[in-house]
Amino acid sequence: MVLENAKEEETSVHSGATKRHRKAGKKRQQKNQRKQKSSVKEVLPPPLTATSPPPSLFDGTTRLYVSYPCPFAQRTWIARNYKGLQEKIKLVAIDLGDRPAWYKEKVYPENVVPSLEHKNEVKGESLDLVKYIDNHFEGPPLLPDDLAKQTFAEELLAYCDSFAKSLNSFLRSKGDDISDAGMVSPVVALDKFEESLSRFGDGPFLLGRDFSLVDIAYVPFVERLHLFLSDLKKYDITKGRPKLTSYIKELNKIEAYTATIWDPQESLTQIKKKFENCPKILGPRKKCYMFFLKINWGSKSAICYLASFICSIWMASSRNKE
Ligand SMILES: N[C@@H](CCC(=O)N[C@@H](CS)C(=O)NCC(=O)O)C(=O)O
Repeated sequence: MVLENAKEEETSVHSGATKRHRKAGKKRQQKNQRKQKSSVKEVLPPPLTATSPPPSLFDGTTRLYVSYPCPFAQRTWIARNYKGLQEKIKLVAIDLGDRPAWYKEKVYPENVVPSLEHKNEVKGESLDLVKYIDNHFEGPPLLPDDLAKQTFAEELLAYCDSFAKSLNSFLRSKGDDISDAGMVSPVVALDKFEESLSRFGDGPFLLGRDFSLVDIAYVPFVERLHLFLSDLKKYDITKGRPKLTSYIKELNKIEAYTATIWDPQESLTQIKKKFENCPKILGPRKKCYMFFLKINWGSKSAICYLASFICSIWMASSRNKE
């Protein structure tokens, strides 16, 4: 592809093509190079643990500190990839379960990911970082020029916290109906999302034709709602939501995003562990066990007494049959 472009450029120079032609060719070439750069699969660094030494901090290297399973960190990671900054912003993965002490002491006192080390400063908060990366680095802009789209972007960004919380509220809720899931029901959040996808008629994304920072804000949570609801509740979020269906299809064509998808099985294992005591995601056997653990000793011994009484009757009746 790059070769083809070089040839194209050479011919146009020889045929005395205008300056504008050459400029367009160069732009195309840069675009292709960016595409190529991002299509080479990045080898992800292993997560740093409590025993790992820190990188040589504040040496001028720009570093993005993430945890691979974290949806907030995923936002910044997608932005970095989409802008083709794989070589400019170094990814540093942290194992949150076995966190190195130097991360809090020397990098980011809030002790959460993501954070960005840039020009001898460390900044945090995923949405601020996505905007920061967009404003301070090269690469395709993450917001369109259109004012109406920018206004809608602000509206959507203001709602994305509630959208993200719908995931937690579902996992923590007791009822069986996911439309009745605590603070923000995922059904309501997803219906609102489907409606938002219809705002502009020019494309599959939230702001129309182009993938933007608003998509980046939502995508990690759409991905998790899709996975968790389907596995834990057998609820397909795409059913009856045609816009969301094609949205997910289009997203899966964006390598800057697909490269950040964490192993679904790992994600499920982690979430089940995190919400282990929530009735919604426990199997019937585990539910009984949790119930037994919670009740007082009097009730426990009454249940044991009853169980042994039933056992002895059952054994006696099977002995009689013999
Ligand atoms: N509001 C923050 C939230 C970041 C956050 O909660 N990150 C989690 C990982 S997904 C974290 O680092 N938690 C620290 C901990 O578990 O102690 C953002 O948007 O960046």
